[in-house]
Amino acid sequence: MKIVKTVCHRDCPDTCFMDVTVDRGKIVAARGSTLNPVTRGFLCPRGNGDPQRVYSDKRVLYPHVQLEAGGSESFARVSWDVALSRVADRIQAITGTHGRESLLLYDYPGNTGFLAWHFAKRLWSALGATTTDYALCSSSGHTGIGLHYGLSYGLQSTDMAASNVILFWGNNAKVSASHIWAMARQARKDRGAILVSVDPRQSPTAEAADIWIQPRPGSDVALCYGIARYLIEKGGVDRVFVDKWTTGFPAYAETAMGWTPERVEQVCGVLGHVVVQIGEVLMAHRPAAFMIGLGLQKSMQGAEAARAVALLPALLGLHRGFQYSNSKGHEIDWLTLNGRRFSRHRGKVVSQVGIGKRLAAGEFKFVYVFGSNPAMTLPEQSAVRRGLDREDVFVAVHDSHWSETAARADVVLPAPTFLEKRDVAISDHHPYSRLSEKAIAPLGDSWHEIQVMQHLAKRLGLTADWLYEDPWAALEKTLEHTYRDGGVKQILAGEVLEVRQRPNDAYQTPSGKIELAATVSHGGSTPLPIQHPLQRKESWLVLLNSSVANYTHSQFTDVFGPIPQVVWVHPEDAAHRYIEENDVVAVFNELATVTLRAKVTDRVLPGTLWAPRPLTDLNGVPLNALVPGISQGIGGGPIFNSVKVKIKPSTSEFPSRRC
Ligand SMILES: Nc1nc2c(c(=O)[nH]1)N[C@H]1C(S)=C(S)[C@@H](COP(=O)(O)OP(=O)(O)OC[C@H]3O[C@@H](n4cnc5c(=O)[nH]c(N)nc54)[C@H](O)[C@@H]3O)O[C@H]1N2
Ligand SMILES: Nc1nc2c(c(=O)[nH]1)N[C@H]1C(S)=C(S)[C@@H](COP(=O)(O)OP(=O)(O)OC[C@H]3O[C@@H](n4cnc5c(=O)[nH]c(N)nc54)[C@H](O)[C@@H]3O)O[C@H]1N2
Ligand code: SF4
Ligand SMILES: [Mo]
Repeated sequence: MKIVKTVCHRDCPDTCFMDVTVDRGKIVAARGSTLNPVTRGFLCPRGNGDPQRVYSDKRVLYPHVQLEAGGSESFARVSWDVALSRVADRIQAITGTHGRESLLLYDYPGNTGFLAWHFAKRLWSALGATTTDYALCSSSGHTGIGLHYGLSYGLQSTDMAASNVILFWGNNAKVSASHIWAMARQARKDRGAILVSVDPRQSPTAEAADIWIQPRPGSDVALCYGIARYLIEKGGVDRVFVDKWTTGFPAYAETAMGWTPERVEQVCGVLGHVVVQIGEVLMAHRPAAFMIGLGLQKSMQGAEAARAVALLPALLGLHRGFQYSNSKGHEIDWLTLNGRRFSRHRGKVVSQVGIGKRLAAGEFKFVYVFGSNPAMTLPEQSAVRRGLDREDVFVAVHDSHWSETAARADVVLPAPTFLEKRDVAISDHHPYSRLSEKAIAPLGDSWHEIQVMQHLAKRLGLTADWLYEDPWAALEKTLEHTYRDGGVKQILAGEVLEVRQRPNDAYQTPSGKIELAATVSHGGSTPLPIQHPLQRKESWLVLLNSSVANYTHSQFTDVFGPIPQVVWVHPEDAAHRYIEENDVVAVFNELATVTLRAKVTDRVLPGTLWAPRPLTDLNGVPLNALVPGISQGIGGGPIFNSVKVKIKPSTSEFPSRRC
């Protein structure tokens, strides 16, 4: 029996230190390590469930090829030699006939490791394949906040824990970042910190907060201006700070003053006295920490909302008194790591959010997927799946598990999980970093991403040295300025290092200050955040959707069963439509119909629904079939939380209470 010290590599801001117990070559348990002062000795259900996921019957253990074209899901096991020659032959043939732009690399953070994810992209950089803009998750918030701050990094979690008011704004931290939530709770216990949630639905975080504010979806800009107006009127603005560190206050204040309590209430549904309450709390209990959720920015107005919230701490005299994701505060030489610095080819970049239509139109003849399950997680699923199923499109998937995308592939390549390889990953919100040690040997005949890419490179006759460079030597260069107290050598020696973050009082804007009225623009943005009209239409509802504790996106259904097939409906909306608790209902729009069980609850507002993401419904239809592939102007992000739908009792054959 031995304990292996590693780090969780899931797409999760916490990046926990994990200790894995290995008995005779088999993982028997995973526990949180106490060596990380932020992730402090506990794991979430997914971390605890990892041993089960490693040995699940959904593992891809050997290379497979699809026997019939067109997504028929009948596979035969083959050798690596056969699988790789198929892939390499297709790359060569398609590049010859259609050009390198018709090769698409579709990757995402199934494994957040520097080596398993980023270094493994070198092959595709060399080939000049098309990639996406990686805007599906956080890009709109980064861009929106960046308009005013330069880069979007902010508070470390340790700073947050020293705050006296902590606002979770469109952020369900209790579920999505459980270690941040644990620190906030500790601050409440130790010092009486007040926890606030701003969320149109009563999320687990809203339920556990001291104050819950419930704006209508997409109305956060109005709420921010309402709070700003209160602070301006009541002398809550730190004028010394604003004069020294910001520009644009007069224009900002003029707009904010237009947001009277009546106007805020009309747009947000938040009553005037609630705005007063929050204004009073912010003035009386300084400093505040604004925790800006990624959920907030995944809507039609998402980037506007994120930028509006990020400006509030500046009024209170705080340098970057918010936390969104601190990834832009790190110094990492990405271009070296992923090889783009060395390649002669630039590679076309296409919108990730809008890629469904391009796939369906057959724009790419070869698609290589790793670390992602686009046949579940992308919007516009019917187009995505149609595209992947096209006979003239060759799809290769490298995954540890039989994902819905793997089921549609021509060739499936087995990958070891993060517990079967050595790597380094760093957190979006805390500085602590250590080696992610390999706990066990790769299962079956699974190959590391780098091994696959180098074998393919060889078969394709590529000879550039940088494709075959020792990955750890490359990582050493890449992370040369990343750590405060060492580098890759110390990491390999087992030390815990701290990631350096740019200073919180440095602003990468044209003026070098926080620009309350931005002087740069992106995607048609105006200098000040704008509250666009909500365009509520009779009988249409807004479907919100976000993650639940047991799943990382589409992962862990093999451990915990299907993602709950439920939709929350307000009692008024349910009564109008003759829907009762647990009834089978159809949630539909012009794109699709999704069949779920109703949970009638006042945890959502009238006119709003909520469902766990990214579920598969009672008929096998993915939730994301309802989501249009529309991207936001600012940052190109998705609109998962602005989906317009209708709901009615289902006519399908599921037993419902009234049958
Ligand atoms: N368990 C678990 N944790 C995860 C993940 C996972 O899959 N599972 N994924 C990780 C990843 S990649 C991400 S991006 C993060 C996301 O995690 P968060 O940043 O917490 O974002 P979401 O969970 O998408 O949404 C948070 C809340 O925003 C609310 N919301 C929706 N629209 C609005 C709005 O217009 N205004 C306001 N104020 N609130 C709104 C939703 O109701 C929801 O409760 O979670 C990470 N953590
Ligand atoms: N409806 C709705 N959809 C959403 C969102 C939403 O809010 N609502 N949010 C979006 C967000 S924020 C995100 S980040 C995306 C996430 O989108 P995806 O990245 O597609 O999410 P996952 O389902 O976690 O897919 C990761 C895949 O990587 C595989 N994998 C895990 N480890 C490894 C490894 O070491 N090597 C290899 N090769 N593969 C591995 C897993 O088995 C899994 O199949 O989803 C988006 N989709
Ligand atoms: S998924 Fe996140 S919270 Fe859970 S163990 Fe991994 S890093 Fe920690
Ligand atoms: Mo994400």
